[in-house]
Amino acid sequence: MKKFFICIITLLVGFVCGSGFFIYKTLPETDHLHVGEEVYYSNSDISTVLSKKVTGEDGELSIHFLELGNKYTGDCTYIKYGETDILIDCGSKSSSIPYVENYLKSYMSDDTLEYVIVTHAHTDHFAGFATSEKVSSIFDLFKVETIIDFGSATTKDPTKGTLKNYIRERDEAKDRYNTTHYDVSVSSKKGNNKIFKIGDNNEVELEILYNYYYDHHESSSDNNYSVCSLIRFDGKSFLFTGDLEEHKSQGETKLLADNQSLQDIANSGNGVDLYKAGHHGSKTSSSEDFMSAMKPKMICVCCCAGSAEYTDTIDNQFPTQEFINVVAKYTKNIYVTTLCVDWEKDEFTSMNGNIVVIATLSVDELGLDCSNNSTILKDTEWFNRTIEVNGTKRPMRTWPQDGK
Ligand SMILES: [Ca+2]
Ligand SMILES: [Zn+2]
Repeated sequence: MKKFFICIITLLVGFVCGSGFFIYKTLPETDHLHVGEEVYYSNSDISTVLSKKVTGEDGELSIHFLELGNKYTGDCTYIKYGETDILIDCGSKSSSIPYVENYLKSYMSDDTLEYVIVTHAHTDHFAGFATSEKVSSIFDLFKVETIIDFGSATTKDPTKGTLKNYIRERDEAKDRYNTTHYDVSVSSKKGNNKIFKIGDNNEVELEILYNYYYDHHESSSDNNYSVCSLIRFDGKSFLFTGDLEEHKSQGETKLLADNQSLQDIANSGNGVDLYKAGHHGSKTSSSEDFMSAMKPKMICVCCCAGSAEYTDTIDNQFPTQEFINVVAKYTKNIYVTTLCVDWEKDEFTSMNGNIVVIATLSVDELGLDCSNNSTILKDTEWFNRTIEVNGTKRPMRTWPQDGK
């Protein structure tokens, strides 16, 4: 009788694992992925290899910067500690949702996102939430316990466009799951930052930083309303500033001045262990003063490198030369998710791919696992490629003399 049950259980486990593997293998390789009204032609070069090194056990914090299945700029950061799952943003388009869903489900065991942070009302950050009624948003696909989101937007009319979609999807989720909603424009108070504690012994801290632009200080750019956060674990720190800018707004200067935890990092001189490049490595963020205070030891850039999405000026395409000039003083450990092959032809491929940074309790070094390769930016073919600008041949990007 006992042998019979062992047999049945073995068969069941085999079937579940086998079908899970089948779904995982088939989903991202679909040629034409229909998502609502959008049709997306998937690029078979995009690697779908998932991290093998993440155990998801207690004592291990993993931070994942996701590829988004298209040539567009966008942020999506997934953070896992045990059964606690945090999602910061979900860009770049609603066509990215199946990629993000598939990736998250391969790591999550409970289909519950304990925390979702939506930094600001730009599609490259919130398209995955702000879907039309016909398309399942991230809020429809996962149970969400706490939503932390921007309270302010440049679009003053919340009855129109993507902001209307976002509010509808979010409010439906709140009703469905009885979700806690933390609107930074109402709840965030300078000098009294909310800290969410995670883990059996509160070993992970998710601090919602105070940003001057949260509570009714107007900006002409949604970027400056970005929800900014700092995660601390085992003496290490991880900084996420969305698309907050310094250019014109002094957003980074104000962020540093208004948050004791950032002041402490600056005063210690130790620097943050990981920094998600502000505004996709734009020249409008990651300012000299902010970086000299934060001294990042590793930087992940969420972008499609060298894409003409926003500008034809090569030096200003993400990650920009100005960004590299500043951050190179602090680290050479810079990683980028995706690479644009040909903007006009809709071609893109993985740069580092899905970037997974792993912090393990009592281990000083951070682990790194990328789905494509772990080549640092300055050693990539793209960075060193010879191009012609105004009749002069030069490399795509230059590593500054005073760089690491
Ligand atoms: Ca969970
Ligand atoms: Zn953005």
